[in-house]
Amino acid sequence: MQSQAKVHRTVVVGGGSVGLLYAARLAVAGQTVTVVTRSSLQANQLAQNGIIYTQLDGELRLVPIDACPIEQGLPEADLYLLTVKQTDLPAILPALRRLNSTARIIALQNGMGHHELLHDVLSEGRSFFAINTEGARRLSGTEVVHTGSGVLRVGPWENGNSSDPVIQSFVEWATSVGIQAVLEKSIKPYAWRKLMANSLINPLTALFEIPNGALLDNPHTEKLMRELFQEASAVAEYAGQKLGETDWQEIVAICRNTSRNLSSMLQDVKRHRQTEVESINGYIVKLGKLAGIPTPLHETLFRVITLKSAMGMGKEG
Ligand code: KPL
Repeated sequence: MQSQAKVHRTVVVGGGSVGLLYAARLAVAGQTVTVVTRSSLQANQLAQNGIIYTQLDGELRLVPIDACPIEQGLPEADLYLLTVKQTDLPAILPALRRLNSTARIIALQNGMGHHELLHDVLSEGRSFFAINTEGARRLSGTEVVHTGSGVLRVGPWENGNSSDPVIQSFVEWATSVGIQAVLEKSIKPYAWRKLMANSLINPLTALFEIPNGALLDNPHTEKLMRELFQEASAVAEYAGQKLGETDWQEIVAICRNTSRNLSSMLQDVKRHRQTEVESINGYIVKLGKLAGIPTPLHETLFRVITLKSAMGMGKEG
């Protein structure tokens, strides 16, 4: 059944690779989009120059876009796509609290913790979640390249209301303009699988400073990944997610399909920025402790990456 509501105006919060990719794709398809950034400099550059967007087919497009810095608050909209990192989410919670009660939020963070934060500040049925597997690379504050096709899975965290009219019409509209979007009854299982992939690939690539595919070139790193998978699977099972050989194979496939990519954690380490290790490996360790499940490898990686990132932070990127 087609829903009646239309998404009139979308705000993309965050000017990273995923934020710029979706802002450009939505604007190209005719949506009214505003990008909200952390820095005024990036907002000014976007408002003046638009987004320089390289499509998957290699075509370069100049996409005019509205932009403003977060210090001005969030502009009014029907739908907000939150693409900021987990670590930047707490800073925007006060602005989310002030949003109109009809507005809907779709959160696209890596790792875990965001669903609890959002459920704390937004009333029931207003926050939705997404797992994105589209590849994007940000070349600068105004330039993004669509590097690989994927899917945007959208839905409530756990078997909630997946027939919300704003969310439903966004997914229908996105699909109609060629964005592979799927409405799911529950995002939690997808978030767990993404967490597993990120908890293996990200810290190891950040530690050894290698691209994703190099993890499979060496039998020792592959063995370490297996052991990390086993540790995290026991914690996932405690959280109600039974993972098996197919899920392991999917992680191997992600490594292969993104073999030349630098993981987001490695990019953060190289740019001397705070990583998301706390909401990825840190989350597995925390939940493991609660459940009485030992996670020594995840704990070691969590500590080593936290240290490595702290030693680099503040240096010139
Ligand atoms: O999501 C990713 C990330 O880098 O954060 C993976 C899947 C590891 C791709 O690089």
